[in-house]
Amino acid sequence: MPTLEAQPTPFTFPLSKTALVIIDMQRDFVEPGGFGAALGNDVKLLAPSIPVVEAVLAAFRARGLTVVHTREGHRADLGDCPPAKLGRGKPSLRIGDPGPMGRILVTGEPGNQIIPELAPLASELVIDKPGKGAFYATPLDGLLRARGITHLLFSGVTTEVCVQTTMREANDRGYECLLIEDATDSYFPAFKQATLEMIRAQGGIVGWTAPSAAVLEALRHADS
Ligand code: C5J
Repeated sequence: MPTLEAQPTPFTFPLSKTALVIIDMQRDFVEPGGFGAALGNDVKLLAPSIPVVEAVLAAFRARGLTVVHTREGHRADLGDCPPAKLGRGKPSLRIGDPGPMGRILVTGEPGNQIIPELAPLASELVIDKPGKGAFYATPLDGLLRARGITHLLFSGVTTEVCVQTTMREANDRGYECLLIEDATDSYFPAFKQATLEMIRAQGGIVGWTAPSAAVLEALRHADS
């Protein structure tokens, strides 16, 4: 079983029971004109993680391992978007409003699509989720358990919102969780740093963190 150098301790993961989870690498967060930009954020801050996720995704694909992509989005009638979420903040465009990439944060619109660099393969799981956490109101837990998945490596955006929420949900459901440090970004770099620290504090209260180099090295080792 591969083991990688991680914090707070080395992380061992059975390959066939491990999934890469890529959270919300969709145009609505990463590109100008989407939900993230409408909230006043600088989307360029999310760019560094894109090639890192690409590299880890390629390594998982090369070994035929389980990959899960998530997308945050709502039904066209917004029936799954609570008023509390719809009314929050003072965005220039609200959820459901028409924007340059179609309706903001609505499933199936151009802005809801995963960015081309990370486009899912037909064999990979794609989870559409109305909340920040990928386990809330989705079939994710059942799909992972049906595949015998026990270990999750997390990546995607944004670190302290959908990534952290999903990792905490997974932790409470008994999955062993690791966040790949450079495969995630936030509009607030200080929040990213704080998230990494709070995950691995107290002996790994939510899980582990490790750089992508350690993940890739452990996968290479597993081949030999
Ligand atoms: C946000 C996300 N930030 N994917 N969503 O609203 O983190």
